[in-house]
Amino acid sequence: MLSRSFKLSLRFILPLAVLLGLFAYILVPLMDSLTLRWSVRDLDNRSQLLASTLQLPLREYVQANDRVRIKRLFDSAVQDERLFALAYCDSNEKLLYQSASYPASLGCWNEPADGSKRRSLVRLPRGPVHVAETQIRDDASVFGRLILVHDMSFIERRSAETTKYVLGFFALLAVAISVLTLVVSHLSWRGWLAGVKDVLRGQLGRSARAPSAAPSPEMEPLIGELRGLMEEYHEERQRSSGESGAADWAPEKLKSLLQQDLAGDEVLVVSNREPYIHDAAADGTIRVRRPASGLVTAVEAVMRACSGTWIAHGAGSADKETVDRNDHVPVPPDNPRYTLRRVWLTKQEEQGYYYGFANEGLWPLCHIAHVRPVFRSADWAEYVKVNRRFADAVIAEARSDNPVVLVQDYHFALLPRMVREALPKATIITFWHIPWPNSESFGICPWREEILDGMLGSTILGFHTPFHRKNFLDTVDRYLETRIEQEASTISYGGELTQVEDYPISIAWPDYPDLAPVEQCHREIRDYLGVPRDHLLGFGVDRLDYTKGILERFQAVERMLELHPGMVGRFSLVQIAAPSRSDLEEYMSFEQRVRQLAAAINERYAGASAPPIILKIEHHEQEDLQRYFRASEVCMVTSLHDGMNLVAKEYLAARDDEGGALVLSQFTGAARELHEALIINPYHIEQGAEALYRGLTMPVSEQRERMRAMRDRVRRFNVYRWAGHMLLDAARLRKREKVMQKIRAHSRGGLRRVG
Ligand code: GDG
Repeated sequence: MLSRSFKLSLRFILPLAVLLGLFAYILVPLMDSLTLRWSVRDLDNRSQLLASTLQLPLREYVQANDRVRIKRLFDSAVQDERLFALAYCDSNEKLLYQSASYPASLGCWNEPADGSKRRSLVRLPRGPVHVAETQIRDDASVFGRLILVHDMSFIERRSAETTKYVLGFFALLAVAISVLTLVVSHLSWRGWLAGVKDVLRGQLGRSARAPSAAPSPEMEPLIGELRGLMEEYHEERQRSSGESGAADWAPEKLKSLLQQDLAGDEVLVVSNREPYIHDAAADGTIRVRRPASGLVTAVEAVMRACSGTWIAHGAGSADKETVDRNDHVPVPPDNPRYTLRRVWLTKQEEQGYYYGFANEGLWPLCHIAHVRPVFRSADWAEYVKVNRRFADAVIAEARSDNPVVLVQDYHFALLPRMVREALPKATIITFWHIPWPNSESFGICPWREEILDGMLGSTILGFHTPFHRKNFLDTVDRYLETRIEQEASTISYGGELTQVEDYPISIAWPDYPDLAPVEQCHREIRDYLGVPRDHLLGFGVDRLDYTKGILERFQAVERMLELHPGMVGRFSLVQIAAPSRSDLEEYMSFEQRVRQLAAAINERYAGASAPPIILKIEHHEQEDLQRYFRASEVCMVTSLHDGMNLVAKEYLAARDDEGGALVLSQFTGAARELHEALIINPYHIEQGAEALYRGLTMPVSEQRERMRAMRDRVRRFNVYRWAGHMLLDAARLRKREKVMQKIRAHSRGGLRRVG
């Protein structure tokens, strides 16, 4: 990078050096003539002074024609270091007396014969001299002239020295300016480069290492252009890989892709969480529930489009009652499109595999949320066992030897290898829904090699962001003997190839024909909450999880009220927190802290007409969430670390009126795509507070502009595109594998013929 910035700096330094050289070239002769003029003036004065000192004795000796004394007088005068020679001419221009050193060629220093003026500077063979004269006279008449000759060689020495200093000064100036330029340009080059890299990675406002909260103002025009270029490039890439355009991703397209490119292969999904949970209600009836899970939200839309079988843990209290003898149940219950195959786990298995290893170990390991991971051998044993149970279910459900298996998340890191061993031709696509940490952090896991080995049983491994993908490649590089092609993003391990890619997940763009208009939701929600119709609302909805930044969100609300007291009693944040993993100690204590903080803030503003925080720790129906989304001025997503975060995208999708504002944590994968959100660092409470205030007071035109851009992006980059890209890549790899097989068979045949 230094050499690059050095090269750039040269473009400035070279002309600068030429310019300074030119200055020096002009300045040196100027200085020379100036110092010469000064010196001549000095010597004129000096000659005057000397002459007046010598005048009296000389006149006396001349009148007495005392040659000896004159010689002595002259000899003692030329002892002076600068006075070189003296001579005396009488009024008849006859050179009568002279010091030994007097140059004969000077004679009586008469005017030249050609009528030109005498010069006081005379160049003699021994060097330049300065000549001056004074008349020697008594009161009545002039009877001669004293000629004084000064040595001028010291002027040449002085001029040479001056030239040296001037040149030295300019050289120093050039060096100082160059060094300064180099340092400044290197620093700004680094700043620019970091900014541009952010844009290229789509990391603006988000980088798990060194978050850059906002681009510097001078970067903004460049960033706009870069984003445009990047999007054009991606569209181009999609077109060249056979896609007809990002805007077209719809369920039908995904289905036809499966039929054409994957030859109608069946799709098997494996996840821990099931998309439909059957619970027995207190009155004995059976109710179907949709779990609060980003994974389910996304994959369910894909399964509706593709059909196939979804294998998941049967966790509902009435799940067993609703399956057939193969543990199958057609879903969605009101309009079945695919089969749900339930796997039953014992309490001990669930405790060790799900609560223990997955959620006390891997979840905190992969999220930077300052909760220590806990690893127990007993949990690991259950994790291995349950992965085996699910792998067996996949193998049993497969109707061919090459099914497409979509493995979901960190609960099944070992399953890809287990399925690969039984079905070597299967296309196994594993998607990791949470962040992947850096290699050092991952190294904490006592079974890190086993986890990586298990995952590398996959044909394709997907992460939300390039950053997580890169972390994974680095981790494999550090802990396993593999060959990694960084350019192609592939890992070659044990003779098998795994493609590692980033596929940012999304939602299905909703079609809500029966949703109430925004104004109606606005009114009804306020009436329901018992707040005035013009009350301002913020909204947050999450699983009750310590990674979601719920405490920081509350603190931002409190700070906003401190900074803008006019908002007290005019604003409330509605926070829905769906209970999650509540059997774990960490989650229990987190719930308590959330309740306590909400109560403390409400207590502080007890006199206000409405509480600042309206906390609802309970699971809500999808329709309720939609109504809240549509009724709120601001949606707050303040995760401390989040693979993607679908709530942000759901809020945008729900606002078909193009109103509202999104406050979004820079530590979510979503921040890489939703640049028009109010991006914040959730740890910086003031920043969160100001963004909330800005969202609440944002002019309608600005809301519309931002919303339009973000909604357009989510509509085009929807969940079908997410799945489609993975399936396209899988199809490409399958084709490549088939071609490779043919080549191998052909070369074997050739060898036999040769043999
Ligand atoms: C993981 C990653 C990644 C929430 N409360 C209720 C409810 N929800 C729904 C939301 C949303 C989903 O749950 C939450 O999705 P997120 O993406 O925000 O987060 P995680 O569950 O942690 O998901 C995440 C995701 O996987 C997908 O890859 O984005 O980064 O952590 O859809 O609306 N739904 C209902 N009632 C609730 O009370 N019905």
